[in-house]
Amino acid sequence: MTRLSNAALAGLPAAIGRPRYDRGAVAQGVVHFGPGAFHRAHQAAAFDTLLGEDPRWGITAVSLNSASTAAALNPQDGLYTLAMLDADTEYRVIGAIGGVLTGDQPGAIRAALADPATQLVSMTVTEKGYGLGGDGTLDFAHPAIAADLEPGAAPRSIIGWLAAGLGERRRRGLPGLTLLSCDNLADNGRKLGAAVRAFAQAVDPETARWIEQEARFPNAMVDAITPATDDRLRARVAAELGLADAWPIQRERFTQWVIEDDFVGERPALELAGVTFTRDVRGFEAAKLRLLNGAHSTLAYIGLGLGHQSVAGAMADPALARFVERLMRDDIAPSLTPPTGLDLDAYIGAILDRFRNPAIDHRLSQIAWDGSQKLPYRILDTVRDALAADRPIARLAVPVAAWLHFIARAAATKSPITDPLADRLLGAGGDWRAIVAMRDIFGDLPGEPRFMAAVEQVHDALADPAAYALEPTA
Ligand code: CS2
Repeated sequence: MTRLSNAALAGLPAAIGRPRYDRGAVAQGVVHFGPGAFHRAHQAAAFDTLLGEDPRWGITAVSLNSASTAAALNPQDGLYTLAMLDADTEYRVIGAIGGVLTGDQPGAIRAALADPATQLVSMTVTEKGYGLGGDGTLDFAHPAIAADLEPGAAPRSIIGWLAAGLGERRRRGLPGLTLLSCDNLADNGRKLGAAVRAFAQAVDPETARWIEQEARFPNAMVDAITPATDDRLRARVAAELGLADAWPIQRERFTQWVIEDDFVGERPALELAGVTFTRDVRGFEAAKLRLLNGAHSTLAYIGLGLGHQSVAGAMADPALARFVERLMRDDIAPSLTPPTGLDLDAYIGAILDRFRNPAIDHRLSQIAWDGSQKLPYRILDTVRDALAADRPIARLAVPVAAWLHFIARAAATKSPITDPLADRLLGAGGDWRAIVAMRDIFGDLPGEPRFMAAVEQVHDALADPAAYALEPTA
C-alpha cells in the first residue's frame, strides 16, 4: 500500500480532510517539544486550521527522548491522519508539522530555536518532563537537570534546551520568544517560567535577566481525550484513506484550548481555530484538572481494581458512575472559583457525557500511568482546599487510597508500573504509610492528622475494591 505523503494527498478520497494551503509556502514559526499523540491531536490540529489563513505558523517538532515519531512521520513529509471519534468518525490529514527532529540532532534543534522565523516554543512533555520537585520548582538534583548543569554539557532536558535556545537568541540579538506549556499542570506557564529562569540563573545570569524582559510564559488549559493509537485505528485509517499511515492519531471530536493572553511579539490568530485567549486561565485550568482529570484518575484506580478496562466501561457501572459524579459535584466543585461564563453544573454534565462516549475506547491503564506526578494536581490540591475550608475529605481520600492499592497490587504481583517513581513506590512493599510520607508527592499532607485518618479509614475499607462508595465521615 502506498504511504501517506505530499505526493499522495491529491489521490485522497473526497471525504478525507487535508491541508487546503500550500505546504511548500509554510514558514516554521513554532518549535514544539514532545510531538506525542496529544500534541498531534490537539495543538497541531489547531495550527493546521490556522495555516489555512496565515502561513507563518508551521511546526518543527522535537522529540528529545525517542526516535519513533520521527521514523513514522518524516517519511510521510510530516503528515498523519487525525480520526475524530463520535457517532460518525471524521478523518483529517494534518499538515502542520513540517518535520520531526530527534535529540541526536542538537545542531538542528539549536538552529530551529535560534531561527528568526521562530516566535513560539510550545511543549507537551507530560508532568514528569519538567524536572520539578514536590513544591513545583526546578529540582536541581533531578538527574537530567543535574546533567545539564555540568559545565559545558550539551542540553538533554527540556528546561536545559529552552535556556540554551534563549541564550543563543540573546547572543544573536534576536527577539525573545513565547514559551507555552501544554501539559496538565496547575499554573503550567508560571512553573515553566520559574524553572527556565532558575536554570538560566545557575548557568548564565545575563540570559536570566534577558529572559525577564524578552520571554513570556503564558498559562494554558488544554483538553481533548486522546486514546492511544491501536491496530484497529491503523486498519480503519488505511481503509478510509487507501494509503498506509505509520502513526495515525485518534481523539474525541471535542477540543478546548484556553491560553493566557501574554505573548511577546506576535500572537498566532488561533482564535480562528476555536482557541480562547483570556487574561486569566487559572479558573479554567483548575476546573479542568480537578474535575476532568481528577475524575479520570479516580475511575482508573477504582475501575482497574474492579476489573474494568476502559473509561466508558467504568462509567457503565452505575454505582461507580454515581460515585464519581458525587465526588465531582459535592467534593471537587466547591473547591473551584469558576471564571465568568463557566457553569460548573453544565461543565460536569458535559464531562460525564464525554466519558460515556461509546465511540471511544480509552484504556484505564493509560490514565493510571504516572500517578505520582498526576495526583498532586488532580486530587491533592483539592484535598488541601477542603481541609482549609473545613469540608469533609472522606470521598476525596478514595482515589488516593485506590491509587495506594493499585501500587500494592502491582508490588504483590511483581507487575511493573509506569511511573518515574516506580522503584520507590514498589519498593515500599505495600506499606501505604511509607508512600504517603513521600513529601515530593504529598507535600505537607502527611502532617495533617485529618488527612492521615481519612486515608487510613478508606484504605482499610478498600481491601474490598467494591467498598469505595462509603459515606463520608472524615
Ligand atoms: C488523562 C488525560 O491520561 C490521562 O491521565 O486524564 O490525558 C486526559 O484524557 C486529557 O487531559 C483530556 O484533556
